Order: sequence, then C-alpha cells, then structure tokens
Amino acid sequence: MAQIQFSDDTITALATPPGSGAISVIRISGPDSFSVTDKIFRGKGRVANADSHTILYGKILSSRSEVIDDVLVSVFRNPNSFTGEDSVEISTHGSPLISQKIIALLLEYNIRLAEPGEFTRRAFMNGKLDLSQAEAVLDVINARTSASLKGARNQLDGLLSIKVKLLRDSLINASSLVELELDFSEEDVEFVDLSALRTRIIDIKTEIEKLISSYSIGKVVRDGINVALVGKPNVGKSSLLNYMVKEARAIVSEIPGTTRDIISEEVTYNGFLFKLFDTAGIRLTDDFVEKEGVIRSREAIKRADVVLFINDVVSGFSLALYNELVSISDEERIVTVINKVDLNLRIDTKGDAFISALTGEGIDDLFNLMKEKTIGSDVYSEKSAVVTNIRHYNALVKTTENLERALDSLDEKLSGEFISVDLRNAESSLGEIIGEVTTDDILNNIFANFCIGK
Ligand SMILES: Nc1nc2c(ncn2[C@@H]2O[C@H](COP(=O)(O)OP(=O)(O)OP(=O)(O)O)[C@@H](O)[C@H]2O)c(=O)[nH]1
Ligand SMILES: [Mg+2]
Repeated sequence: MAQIQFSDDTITALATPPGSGAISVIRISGPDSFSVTDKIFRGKGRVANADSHTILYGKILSSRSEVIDDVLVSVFRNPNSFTGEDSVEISTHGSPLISQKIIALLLEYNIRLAEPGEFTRRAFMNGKLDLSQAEAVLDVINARTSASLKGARNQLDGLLSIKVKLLRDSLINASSLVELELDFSEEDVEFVDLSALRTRIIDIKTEIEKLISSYSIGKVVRDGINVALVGKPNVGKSSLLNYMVKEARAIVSEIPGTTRDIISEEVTYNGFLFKLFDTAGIRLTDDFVEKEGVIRSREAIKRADVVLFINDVVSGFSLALYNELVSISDEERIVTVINKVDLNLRIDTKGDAFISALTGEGIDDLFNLMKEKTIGSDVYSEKSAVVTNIRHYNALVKTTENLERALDSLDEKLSGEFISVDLRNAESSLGEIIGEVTTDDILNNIFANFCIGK
C-alpha cells in the first residue's frame, strides 16, 4: 500500500443526494476533520479522542450555541478510511436546510468545499484504489442494470487491475532483460534468447488483444445496446417499440409514414439495457419532412449495435431495402424481423425472427437474439476482466502498437536500445489504465465526471 500523502487541507461536502430524505450524510476528510468537528459538536465524548470506526451521538450547535440538529458522528482514523485520511461522517435528519447550515458552519473554520470526485481522488492518491478502480466507483453509482453493475463491481474489485498488473510485470521483466544485455553489450555476451523474447512479447500482445476485444461486450454491458428499428412504412416498427416498452409511446396508425422523427425509449430486459430508436419508414418520397426523417434514420442505423430490419407478412421481405441497409451498416448487425404473424398469412419469406407486435408472440426470442448478437451466447462471464471504459481501450490499443513496434525492431535486428524503448512505451501505456503512469490532465478529466461529495 502506498504511503498516505496527507493533504494539507480539509474538505467537506454533502455525500447524499440534495433534497429531503430520511437522513443526510456530510463527509469531512483531512487533517482538521476531528478538531473542527469537535468545535461544532456537543456529545458525550470528543471526536478527537474517539476510536476509529465508532459513532458518537450528540448535537451540532451554531456559533450562537443554537441546536441545528441532533446527529450521529462516525469517526474514521487514517489510514483506515475511504480516503486514507482522518475522516468524519455526520448523519443528520434529511433536510437540505440542516445540511446547508452545518456545511456553512464547517466552512467558517479551516475547511473548504470539496471539488467533484475529490474524496475518491484522495483515495487514489493514497493508494486505497488504483485509477481503474476509482473510475469503477463512478460506474457502480451510475449502473442502471444488473449487468452493468456486475461489470462495475468486478472492476472495483480489481479484476481488470490484477490482469493489467500481471501483464505489466511481465513486460517490465522482458525489458529489463533487454536492458541488462545493453549494459554488457561491450563484452559480447548474450543474455537474451531473442526467439524466447519474441514469443514472450507475442504472448503479452495476445492477452492484450483479448482485453481489447472484450470492449465490444463491455461497452454494451455498461452503456446498453443501441437498437435501430427500421423498415418500410407501416410494417409495425412503432407498434414493436410500444410493445417492448409496454406503453403507447409512439403513434401507431394504418397510414404509412406515421413516424417522422426518431423516437427513442429505453427498456431493461434480463438485466441488460436496450436503447430503442424507432425510425421513419424508409421509402423514396417527395415529402421534405419525411426525407429529413429518412436522413436521421440513416444516422441511427450507423450508430446502432443491432439493426432490426422489420418487414411484415403482408408485403414480405424487402430485398431492395435490405441491400440498402447492408450498404449503411455491418451485415452482422442486421436482424431480419417478420412482423404481423398473427394475420396467419403464410407467405414464404426468410427471417431471423417471426413476431407479432400486436400479440407479443416471438418478442422474448427477439430480445434474446439481440443479446446474443451483441454479447454472445455465453452467459456474460462474472469472473473475467472486461474492458468497459474507452480510456482503457485506447491505452490498450496504444500498448499493442508499441509491442508491434518492438517486434518489428526485433525482426529488423535493430539494436537492443530500440527494442527497449518500445517495451518501455508499451509498459507506460499499460500503466495509464491503473494510474501507475498518469498526468494531472488525465486525473482532472476523470474526476470532473464525479459528483461533489464522492
Ligand atoms: N395484425 C397486426 N397488425 C399490426 C401489427 N403491428 C402493427 N400492426 C398494424 O400496422 C399498422 C402500422 O403500424 P405502425 O406501428 O404505425 O407501423 P410503422 O412501421 O411504425 O409505420 P410508419 O411509422 O408509418 O413507418 C397499424 O395499423 C398497426 O396496428 C401486428 O403485429 N399485427
Ligand atoms: Mg412508425
């Protein structure tokens, strides 16, 4: 564990959501946490004398000695706190007025308001969490489905960190071998078996590529599956959206061209988030508004993880439109749906899913098919490291590029110095993920996304 880097100032913020509730919690962290709390708190004992992880009951008094509220004060002594510093949590009745008054009172002493994410940033600086774990704190808070929560929990538990650390250690090992050889290069001895070094770099690269490819899953696990509902007018796109979200969200009518703009809704199915985009029916048209709708449909198709290409049993599979879709999107993402099977018109048509947006027939299967397309048929693994964060993804890509360069240098029989630089670069891009290598810019960027109090 890293040395605690004691901040020279003490910060405070409301840790619970603003507004009324059963209780509110005010967080304080830093060297003056105990002494300042003692100045405004009257209870049986003094915070300064309390053991870590104990709770004191008492009252918070204003500067004119009026009771602001009766509270519970939780005491955390360094290094055993979230931030690693001396910290206090004051639980009050859940009135925004009370918490405002107490925070204003604290600010009269040598305490300042925390910046967004500053508590977590201090936890990172003190080695309580590495950077990917600190980011996971935000993902845990923001998770909206059980799958995204699981992914964030895994990251917070260090699944990704452990994997990255192992790979980084093995890289460090490889580059120190190369450097050792450089040190003795005058003496014409060979420490490094070049083909063994090559194999080692390739092994590391393969592992990193596995992590990179997990991002396509990680992204949809975290952010949801983007689904575009497209097809000719009147095939039942809006009816399907309404059925999926279980409300009459989009206008449905027998008149072709009902939907002009994109209507989006979100729905959770089996722990996964689906973001549905109902689009205007695609056809050649002179109507300007509808044309604009068609342009927007194209954009939604490009962004989609899954394109539901909807047809109905009345007019059958539209090959012309399918071909058009293939030119916009990846064929692998397209799911051909045949709707209105309740009409019992037995037409011979191909499709991946046969449904009725009227009765709901086949719609569960359709959800499962979409999940399979994006996440794979394996049960989303609870135990594997999955990359869910674009920053991590970019760092991994940069790492493989550096490894690629090292392999080229090896192949070209360049001097060890070149290989060593490439390996060091790979090491440092990998280190960015867990924050072994970092800059203020990176940190500011990350913690700016947090709320104040976290
Ligand atoms: N029998 C039957 N009718 C359906 C089904 N789905 C939709 N319809 C009917 O088909 C017509 C068109 O439905 P919409 O959902 O508005 O079709 P759309 O594809 O959104 O049409 P546009 O927005 O005009 O492109 C309506 O009269 C719906 O009631 C279905 O599964 N079975
Ligand atoms: Mg519609």
